[in-house]
Amino acid sequence: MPKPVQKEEIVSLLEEIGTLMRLAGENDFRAIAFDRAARTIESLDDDINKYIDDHTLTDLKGIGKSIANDVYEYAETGSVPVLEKLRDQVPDALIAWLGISGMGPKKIYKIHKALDITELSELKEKCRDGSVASLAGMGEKTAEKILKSIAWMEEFSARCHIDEATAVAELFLEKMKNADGVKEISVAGSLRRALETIGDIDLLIAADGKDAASLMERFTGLDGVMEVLGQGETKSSVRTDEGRQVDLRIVSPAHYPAALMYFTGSKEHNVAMRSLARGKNMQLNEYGLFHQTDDKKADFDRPLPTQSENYIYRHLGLGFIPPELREDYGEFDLAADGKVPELVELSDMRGILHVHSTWSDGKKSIREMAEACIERGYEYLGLTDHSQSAAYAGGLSIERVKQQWEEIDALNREYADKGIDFTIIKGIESDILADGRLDYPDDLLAEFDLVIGSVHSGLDHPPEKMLNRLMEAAAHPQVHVVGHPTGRLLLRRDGNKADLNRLIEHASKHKTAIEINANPRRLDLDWRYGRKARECGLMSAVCPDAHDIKGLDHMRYGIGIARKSGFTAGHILNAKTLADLKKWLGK
Ligand code: DGT
Ligand code: CA
Ligand code: CA
Ligand code: ZN
Repeated sequence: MPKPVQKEEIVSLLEEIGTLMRLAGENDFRAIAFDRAARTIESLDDDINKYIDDHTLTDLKGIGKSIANDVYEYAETGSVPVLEKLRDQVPDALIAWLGISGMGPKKIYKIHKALDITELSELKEKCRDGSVASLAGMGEKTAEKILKSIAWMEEFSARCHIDEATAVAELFLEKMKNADGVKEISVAGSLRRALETIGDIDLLIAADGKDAASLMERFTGLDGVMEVLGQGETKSSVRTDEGRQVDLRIVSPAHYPAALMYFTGSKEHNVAMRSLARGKNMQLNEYGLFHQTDDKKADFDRPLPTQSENYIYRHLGLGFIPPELREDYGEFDLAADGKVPELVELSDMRGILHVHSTWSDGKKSIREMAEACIERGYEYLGLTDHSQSAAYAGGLSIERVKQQWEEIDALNREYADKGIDFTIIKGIESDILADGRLDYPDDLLAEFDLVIGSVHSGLDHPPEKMLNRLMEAAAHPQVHVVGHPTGRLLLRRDGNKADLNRLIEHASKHKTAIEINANPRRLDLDWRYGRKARECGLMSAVCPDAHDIKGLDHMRYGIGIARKSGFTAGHILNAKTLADLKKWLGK
C-alpha cells in the first residue's frame, strides 16, 4: 500500500524533474509534460491519494502513462529513478545558477553547453570577456544583467536575519499604511510567523479594486526600491536597495482574513487547514471558507462568515492559532477544543537577564545599560559579563569581579535612595570549560546571584562530548541558566550537534533553565524544541545577550521564538517579579 502523499510534495517532485531535464539539455517536450502534470495536480481539488491508490491518475487531463507511473513509484518507494538519474547527471554548480534572477533552466543549459562551463566563477568571466554576449540571442545587455544578478545573489544570501527583514517591513508598512484606499495592511509570510530567518517579505493590503492599481504604483515607486521584479493588479514584487525582496498582494476587504491566513502560511499549516476543512465538507482557500458543491469544489455562492482569521479557526473547531505557531509542528493538538495556551508577550517581561558592560566586551557602562533598562520599563537587570578564561572578551579576574560588585552595590543604593524601583543583579556568564567544569571556584560562583554557563571555546567538540559539557554545567548546583546551547550563528555557522532532547531532560531535572538567546544572529534554543521543553517542565529565559543599548531591543525576536516554542509567561524566568526570581535563583 503506498504511503499517503501531500499534493504539494508531488507538485514539487514533478517541477524538479522538469527543471533538471532542461538543465540536462533533454528534449523540451518531455520537460513541458512534467510542468503540465505539475499544474494539473496543483489545481486538483480532491485528494490525490485516491488517484494514486486506484491508479487512475491518467484520467486527469495532462497526465500521461509514464508520468503517472513515476508518481505511483514515488508514493510506493519515496523515490523515482528518473529524478535520481537527473540529480546525478546535472552538476550541483549548475543548479546554483538557478538562483540568479532572470536565469531559467533553458538559458542556463544554453550557456553551459555553448561555452562548456559549469562554475559560477566561469560564468562571470565569460560575461565579462564578451563570450556570453556573442551567443545567439544573448547580447551585451543580457551579459550585464547576469553579472548584476550574480552580484546580488552573492552579496545577499537568499535568506536574511529577522531584524533586517523587520526593518525593511516596517519601512514599507509606514509608507503604505496611510495611502488612499488602504483599509487594512499587515505583514504576512515567515516574518509574521517570526521564523528565525526570512526569505522574502510579504505584505498584504485590503483595498477596493478601483484603488489597487494606484496602490501598486505607489509601492513599486517607493524610495528604496531598486528594481521592480514584477507588477500586476493583485501582486507586485520589488527588490530593495539592500537586496531584499518584498511581495505585496492586494485583495478585496471581504477576502482579507482568508488571504491573510493563506499568505501567512506556513505552507504546511495551510495544507493541514485545508484538509481539516475538507473533512468537515468545507473548502478553504485564499478567498474564504466555503461550503462544498456536490463534486467537492468550493461553492462560492455559499461562503461561511470569515470576518477575521479567528472565525476560520472557529468554524473548523479550533481555537485561534497565533501566527508564530503556524508551522504544522504540533499546533493543531494545542488548538483542539480551543485550548491554545496564552503565549508569552513582550509586555509580560519584567526584567533583562544576560547583559555585558564595559567591564568585559560590552560597549556601555553598567549605569548606561541599567538606565536603558529603566527607560524600557524593566524592573531588574541581571548583569553577566564574561568570566576569567574568556580573555578574548575581557573576562573578569576574581579581583575584578569583586570590584564590579562594589560598583553594582553603589548603583543599587543610589536607585534605592532616589526611590527608583530597579535592581541590578550580580551575575556572570561563566565559560563552560572543555571538561564541563566552570571557570571559577565553586565558592565564588556561589556568591553570584545569577550564573549563566555558556560554551565559548571548543565549539567543534564531537556531539557526545559537547553534550557532556552542557549536561555537567546544567547539573552544577551554582548554574541557573545554560546560555545559547548550540552556539549556532544563523546563516553563518551551524551549531553543535549535541542531543538537546537529553540536555532538556537533564536541565529540567536539575531545575536549570535553558536560555532563548534573543540575538537575531543566534535565536538559540531553537523553537523546534519547545514541545519537548514543555513536556519536561523546562524553564527558559529570554535573554538579549546585549553588548550595547540596541541589543536590548532584540528582546522582541527572542519573544517571537518563545511564542513559537509554545511558551507562556510561566515558562520564562524573566517574566517573574524580582521577588519570585530571587526565590527561584536561590533554588
Ligand atoms: P520565506 O519567504 O521563505 O521566508 O517563507 P514564507 O513562508 O514567507 O513563504 P513565501 O513568501 O513563499 O509565501 C508566503 C506564504 O504564502 C506561505 O507561507 C504560504 C503561502 N503560500 C505560498 N505559496 C504557496 C503554495 O504553493 N501552497 C500553499 N498552500 N501556500 C502557499
Ligand atoms: Ca516570505
Ligand atoms: Ca513571498
Ligand atoms: Zn553573553
